Amino acid sequence: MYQLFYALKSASMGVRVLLEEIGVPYELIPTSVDMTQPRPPEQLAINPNGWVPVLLWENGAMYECAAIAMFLCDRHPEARLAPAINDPTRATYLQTLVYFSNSVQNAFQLTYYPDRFVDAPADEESAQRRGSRRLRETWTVIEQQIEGNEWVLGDKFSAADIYLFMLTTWLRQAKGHPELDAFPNVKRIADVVVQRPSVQRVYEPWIESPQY
Ligand SMILES: N[C@@H](CCC(=O)N[C@@H](CS)C(=O)NCC(=O)O)C(=O)O
Repeated sequence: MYQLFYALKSASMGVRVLLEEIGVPYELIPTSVDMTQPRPPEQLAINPNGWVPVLLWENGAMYECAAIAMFLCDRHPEARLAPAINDPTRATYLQTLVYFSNSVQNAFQLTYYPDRFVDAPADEESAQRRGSRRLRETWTVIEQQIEGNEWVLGDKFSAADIYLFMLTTWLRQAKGHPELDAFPNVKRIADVVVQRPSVQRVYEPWIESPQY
């Protein structure tokens, strides 16, 4: 039985989709991504940064979304969500998950949490503007990488497609982000991923109201 510290709109939703795809029992522990709200001490004990996702299992716990995705896919190979260790697409799978985490997500962070990147409140708008441009740059890298592919890794669906979909749900025009339409290859995959029963279940609030 897994436990997942969970908040809507957050990266914990992507991990929940993976758990649904794998088909294992799990329990959601509600928490918040609101900077004005306290985090449960049990969450902070595992992740002092205070962010989600945080995953617990019988004898362990971890944070960092990309690492959790790799961990779960390796632990449940029968779900076929990741290429095996010697598969030719394994390197691209690892590269893409880490790039999503450290480059695309980081660009989102500049726009959502600009105070973490600048000294003075007066500089926050500039950080947000740069974050939006960085989003365009990093999504363009992914757009070009997946050109001609059915899925992120070519002809095989994987956790990277779920991760890609999750990241697209964070794009907000009101924040100056680029539109998903600017990246047709990304959009094509996201439009198919959203049809999966696992995604329909987890993302119901977003599907009903994309600016939720
Ligand atoms: N590098 C972390 C970042 C996670 C992250 O930014 N989570 C956001 C929601 S998507 C969060 O919990 N924000 C609240 C906070 O940072 O306090 C990961 O990929 O797991």
